[in-house]
Amino acid sequence: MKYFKSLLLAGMVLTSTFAYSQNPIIRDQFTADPTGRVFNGKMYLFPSHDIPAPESFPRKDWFCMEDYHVFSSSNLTEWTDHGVIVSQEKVEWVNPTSFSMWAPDCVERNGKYYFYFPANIKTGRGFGIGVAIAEKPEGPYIPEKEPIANVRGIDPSVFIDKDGQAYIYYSLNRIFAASLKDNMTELASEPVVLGDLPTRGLVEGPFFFERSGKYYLTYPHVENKIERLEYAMGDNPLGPFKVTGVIMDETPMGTWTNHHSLVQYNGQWYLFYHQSAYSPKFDKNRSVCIDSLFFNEDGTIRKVIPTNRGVGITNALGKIEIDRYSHISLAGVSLAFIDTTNTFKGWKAILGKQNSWIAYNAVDFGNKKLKTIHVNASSQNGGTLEFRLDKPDGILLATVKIPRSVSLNTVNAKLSKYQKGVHNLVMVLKDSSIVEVDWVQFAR
Ligand code: FUB
Repeated sequence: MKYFKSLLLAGMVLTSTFAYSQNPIIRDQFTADPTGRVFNGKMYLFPSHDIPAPESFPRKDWFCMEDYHVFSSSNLTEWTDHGVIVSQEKVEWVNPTSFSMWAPDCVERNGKYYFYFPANIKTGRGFGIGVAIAEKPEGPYIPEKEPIANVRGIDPSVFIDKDGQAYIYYSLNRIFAASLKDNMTELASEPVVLGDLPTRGLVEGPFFFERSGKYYLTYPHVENKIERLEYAMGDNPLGPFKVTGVIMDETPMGTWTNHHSLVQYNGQWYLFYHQSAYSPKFDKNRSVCIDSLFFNEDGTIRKVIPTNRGVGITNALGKIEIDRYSHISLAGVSLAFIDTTNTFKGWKAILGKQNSWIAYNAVDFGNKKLKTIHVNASSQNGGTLEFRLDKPDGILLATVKIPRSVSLNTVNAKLSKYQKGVHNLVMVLKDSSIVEVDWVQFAR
């Protein structure tokens, strides 16, 4: 019995599922440098894993990363953490005390999964790029004994063209590219520096893909003070490329890095990127986000405006983190951490002006009548919220009186109306009180 209990516990630790549709998408640990890849009809996320520096690591102000997890999702809403796939002590060539497992990538070839990762070399200086190979995207991954020969740099992005030729892109203050042999672990050509790109402020993070015969080299670039995401287009995997535009502006959070990937899933393109939402005071503890991305007719990319809401449809029967809003009124709404000593507990929305509102898009109310709403809220003097469909003066679902309370409590109310299907949910403050809301949930 004891044996079965420990097996069960081990399973729970290795793989856990979270119903998170909003940004950041991984809410129990820091994640950065996201590469999204679609394998076998599922979205896989290969990020790097920021951790607070342990005692043994002297550089408290620097990136600190000792391993990689892989996550997967079939709806971009529930993410499963498949646990650690590669760690610094288990790769022969990696300095096991360097905490330098930076931005990775993973590609599939002939039914095998090749995970590329940069790290500090044990027997020299600087970064090498290694490969770990698995039969399944979740692993187990077996690391190669040596890093890829003739490559010094970080942030690999691997691309397999329509003719089967694979290329590796990586950076070391400039962007390099080389073709790979069919074994995916050795270079087939000398690395070349890709020209025609910004010569200053382009130090890392390339991502490469093809769409409708056009090749896209995308990269973070410091045009001003911190990185923004830009791209160049070309007709050939090795260029030449024409610098074309900006994919995402610098974050107002001030996070110096932004690392990204673009991926199409079920007909929609998405941008994975990172910010330091859970760590406002230390931008080396980052969190991965996703937003939808669109192309213009001519193949150029429309700028992505980062959202709290992210992507995916939220089930009305689950907790709707309304502070991850889609839109808010011009005045009267602010956000605060629920617990500044543990930011992973998330945010609460604060409404402080009569008729201020928050809209949270794409809630699935199902097709079975819902009768109740639960609101986790507090209000020092008591206040009244209305919940409406689609717009601040849309169909009224419920009026909820929030009693006086200094701490968040769950208040229940009857729904006056049920409407099936997917709708935007709008929460409106009806009096001139101050009401703080953590989450909202509907029930049958
Ligand atoms: O995460 C460490 C480094 O910061 C990555 O390798 C870069 O792309 C930047 O995000």
